Amino acid sequence: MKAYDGMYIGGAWRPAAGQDVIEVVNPADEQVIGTVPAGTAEDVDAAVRAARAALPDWATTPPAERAARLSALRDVLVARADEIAETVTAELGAPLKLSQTVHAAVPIAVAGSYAELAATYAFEEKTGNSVVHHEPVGVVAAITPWNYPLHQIVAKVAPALAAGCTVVVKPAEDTPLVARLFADAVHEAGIPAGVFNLVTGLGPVAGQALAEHPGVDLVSFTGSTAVGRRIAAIAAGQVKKVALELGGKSANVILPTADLAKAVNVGVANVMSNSGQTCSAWTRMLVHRDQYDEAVELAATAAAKYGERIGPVVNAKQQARVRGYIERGVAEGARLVAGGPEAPREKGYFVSPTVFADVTEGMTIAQEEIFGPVLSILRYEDEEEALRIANGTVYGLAGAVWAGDEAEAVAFARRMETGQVDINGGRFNPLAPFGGYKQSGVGRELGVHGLTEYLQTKSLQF
Ligand code: TXE
Repeated sequence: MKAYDGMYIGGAWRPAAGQDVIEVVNPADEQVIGTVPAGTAEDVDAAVRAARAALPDWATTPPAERAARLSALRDVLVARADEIAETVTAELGAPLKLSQTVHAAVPIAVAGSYAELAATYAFEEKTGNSVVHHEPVGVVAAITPWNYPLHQIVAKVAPALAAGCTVVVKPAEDTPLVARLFADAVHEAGIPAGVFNLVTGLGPVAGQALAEHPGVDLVSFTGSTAVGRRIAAIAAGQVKKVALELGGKSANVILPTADLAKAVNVGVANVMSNSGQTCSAWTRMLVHRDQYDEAVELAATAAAKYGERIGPVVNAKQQARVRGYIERGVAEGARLVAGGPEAPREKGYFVSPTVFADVTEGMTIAQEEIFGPVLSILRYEDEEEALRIANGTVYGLAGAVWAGDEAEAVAFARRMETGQVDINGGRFNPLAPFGGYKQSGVGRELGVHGLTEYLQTKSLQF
């Protein structure tokens, strides 16, 4: 247990304005592993001022130099990868291997991709008799969740810095330690004072103060739809730019020509990974009625194998919420074929890997984001019905299609109302834009599309 001090503001750790602290708990054993200061509006104001003061110089720093700083940041993250993985395991409860291969490795890849994009992007272009300048939006507020705690920060900070923006980050209260580690990495990489600032604190206090601050030009938020709506309303009042990455209820569509066993096994792994706390998780599996029973059996067997391997969910509230959804599924008539609402261990916020069969479209578990290790398997009669079900939620973040040949899967994917579709499995690509259709959000992260979120355009006519 360690009492961490200060906020990273203007290039140094400075004492917090108030005395309140937030306890950080290891969700695997419920031990308090540390405390961080609970930031106030005063801390937020100091951070925004530091970001504003640093903006003119950073915005006019040649892109090649910004690229060099991002490249140095990537190198520091590589050097500290073990520390990152251990920290995420301690505060999120993720198994160490997942922390190494995803929680540490993905942000390193993303930081590297923006070092390259900053060096190669055409910040000036010609069209007819005009020259178009792509200029930084200004001071960015990044409000991030706990589910991929470092990735969510890097997916906002790296493109913002590449664009020439300066940033204030307010990380999730459950996972502030890896955010502090990141602040140290930024410092070590020689990124100038005030370009990156960190304020830890509670959402409704520090997060809200940051979103409301008139010195912020763009709010980039990832989290719940409810808070996203609130932030969009604040931004609308000030005509501030906003990027939102919200919930999902993605469909994994298994067409009759697919390799069923592979599609089911990969589908189950996708939902159980990170204990289901992934906004893009394929939480609805859609199977043709002729293959339904076989798919259910395969999924139940696959889920049972995850029993000992997945970590806990992030906190007691989230555990209660997920268990509540499982009870609701049973009450609404879905059939449990693996797992269930009972907590599998006495200590730690664990939830059993759970699979529901006989789920129908109107059920709560088929419509709402559960954010836990819970898979719903739905039956379809024909492709048209599969498409209707796939598109039949308020969300549209990700999804998957499996078919005997890629062209068939792609034809189906074109008709899906969603921002990203994996074809017969797919592999993570840090350059591919990620973001939502419908209520899953506004804007895109990653790659060149993620960079342009942080740019505004000026045209000079000649
Ligand atoms: O999210 P919150 P929570 C979904 C998921 C999960 C649910 C609740 O379904 O079960 O949201 O999770 C900050 N003004 N996702 O309660 O509250 C908060 O401090 C400004 C999906 O943890 O939205 C944190 O930094 N900021 C998801 C961030 O918002 C506020 C990831 C997210 O927390 C604020 C996480 C306010 N009034 C949860 N209130 C995804 N899309 O990946 C809170 N915050």
